[in-house]
Amino acid sequence: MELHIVTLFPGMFPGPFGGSILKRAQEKGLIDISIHGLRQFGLGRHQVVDDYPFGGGPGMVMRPEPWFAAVEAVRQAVAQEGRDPSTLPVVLLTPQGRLLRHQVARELAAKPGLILLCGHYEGVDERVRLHLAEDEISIGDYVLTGGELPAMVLVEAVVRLLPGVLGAAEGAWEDSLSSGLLEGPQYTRPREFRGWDTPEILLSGDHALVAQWRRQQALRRTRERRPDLLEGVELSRQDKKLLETNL
Ligand code: 9D3
Repeated sequence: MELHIVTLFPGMFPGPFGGSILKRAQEKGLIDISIHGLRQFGLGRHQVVDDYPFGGGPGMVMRPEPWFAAVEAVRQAVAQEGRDPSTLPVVLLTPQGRLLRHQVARELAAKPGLILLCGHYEGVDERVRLHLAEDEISIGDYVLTGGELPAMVLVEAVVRLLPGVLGAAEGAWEDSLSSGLLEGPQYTRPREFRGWDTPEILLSGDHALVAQWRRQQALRRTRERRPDLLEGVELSRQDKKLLETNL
């Protein structure tokens, strides 16, 4: 998968992309990340990227030309290397976007690549949304200063879904975690710590019972903390019974 990131702050990326999972994915050739500084596409000798808002008001707005020029340069380079740039959706990271959820990450992971545009606190000229971006994504309802950290979050969420990125063991976990439920409690040694014991069932060696207990804990925790998630989950008759009974 090829990932292109257009940003005013290219210096933010090497750190997070130079560690752990993303580093390994790049080394294995599973992803190719390029960072494109927006400033180089700025206007005139001062490489201007923003301007006063029409209609007045405080602050500045990011002009459209640098964004279009940056995306066109990326597309040209992609075409030059014999790939089809129209297969790479342009995604704007913005607080007005649709919320990034596991399902959205899956959707994006199915693409051959992405061109991510990092919005900024100043706001971006509407023509960028209307005529350049095909998709707009937010990572949640809190105010950040720009789309850079959201782009990193999106990349991590997407890349770990690509075949070969996670080891087999981690991949198997993925199936159980993307059940749409919160995870239940986990314990490891010591069996008793400062007087706090491990639930007896986990030590019983009865694998079927352990599986039932875990499912019950996940269901209850989800109902307690994230009832909104239960809406999206099909509960079996067994699940409904588990929510009622005590194991
Ligand atoms: C109040 C009008 N705008 C500020 C002049 C709103 C605004 C625009 C852009 C507030 C913050 C930002 C910068 N944030 C992002 O670009 C962003 C973001 C976020 O702030 N939260 C969650 N997800 C995202 S994705 C991009």
